[in-house]
Amino acid sequence: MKRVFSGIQPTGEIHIGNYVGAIRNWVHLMEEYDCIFSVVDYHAITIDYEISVLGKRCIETAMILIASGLSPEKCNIFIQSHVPEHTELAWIFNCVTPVGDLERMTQFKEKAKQHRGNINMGLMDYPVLQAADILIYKAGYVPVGEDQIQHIELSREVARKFNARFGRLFPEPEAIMSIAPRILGVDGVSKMSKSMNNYIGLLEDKNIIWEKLRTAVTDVNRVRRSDKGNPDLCNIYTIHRAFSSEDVLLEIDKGCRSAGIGCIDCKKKLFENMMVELDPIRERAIYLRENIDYVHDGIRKGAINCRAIAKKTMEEVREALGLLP
Ligand code: AQP
Repeated sequence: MKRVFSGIQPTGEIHIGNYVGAIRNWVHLMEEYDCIFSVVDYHAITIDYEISVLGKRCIETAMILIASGLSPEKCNIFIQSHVPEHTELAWIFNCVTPVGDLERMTQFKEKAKQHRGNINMGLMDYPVLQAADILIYKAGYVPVGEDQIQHIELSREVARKFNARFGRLFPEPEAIMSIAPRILGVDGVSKMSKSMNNYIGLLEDKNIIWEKLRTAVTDVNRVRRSDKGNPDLCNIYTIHRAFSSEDVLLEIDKGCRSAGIGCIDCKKKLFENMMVELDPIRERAIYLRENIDYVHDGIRKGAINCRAIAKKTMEEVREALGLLP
């Protein structure tokens, strides 16, 4: 069975970008592949964070993955730092990765601007640790949002460089993207992001979600209700694509282009359709918060299984490198 790996950072509230860009795909893939999903806390510490909150966020993130439909019985879910072999392999990958490749990474450049006071080595090395996360399990597929494509390309490059120098040990992993691989924030400008105040949280209060949608930026050229709009330039329509049926999409496309429907009606329809999908997730989250031992047991089992695979890969890696057993 082919193996899938992906990760999510415990850096804040999980939002609908994370959900439609990645998590929803993970739930589908779980049925067909040997899937491993990680809450990547070692990635999260590359930016400033609250020490007393990190652990709680890891559990909350794992809980949301399970509430979204991942089952600890059908796949492995674990906390990255519980499998320390990831960082061991990252060190070895550091030794085959040109610094120039890392300096060119878009995410590094953006994060360096965002966190000027803390441009640490880990921030630049993030994609190397990500390559180790994936390759320690020899995963062939990595379901991610569009923002991660450049990093997956680097993982392929790292695998190629390692294999060329030490013998073929790793596959070149392929990215898998969802139907909505890039959701913009409610500002309609930048990527919906946990660390920017532009997100719609998966578990946010319904009234807050509606308020965020109601005021969200649409096609900026459509100023008045009577103006014709262009769904291709509207982030609300992109989110519709993730939550609405083909019929609704057609109706909205036509209505928007002819000014037959206004932005508020379009948003109301989206809110309705989003809630059809999100309500059961929110209910499961309430249940899981009251039964949090299930989450703890799930990530404990996940770490045990993943550590066994990771240890075996590291034995092969050490031998390939000529390190003393
Ligand atoms: N806006 C988005 N649209 C589609 N997919 C997205 N992803 C993130 N934002 C969007 C995908 O979600 C997965 C997990 O993301 P992450 O937490 O590991 O990475 P991130 O890109 O750092 O997420 P944020 O929300 O932007 O967090 P901060 O603010 O901490 O930097 C990934 O597959 C990602 O592609």
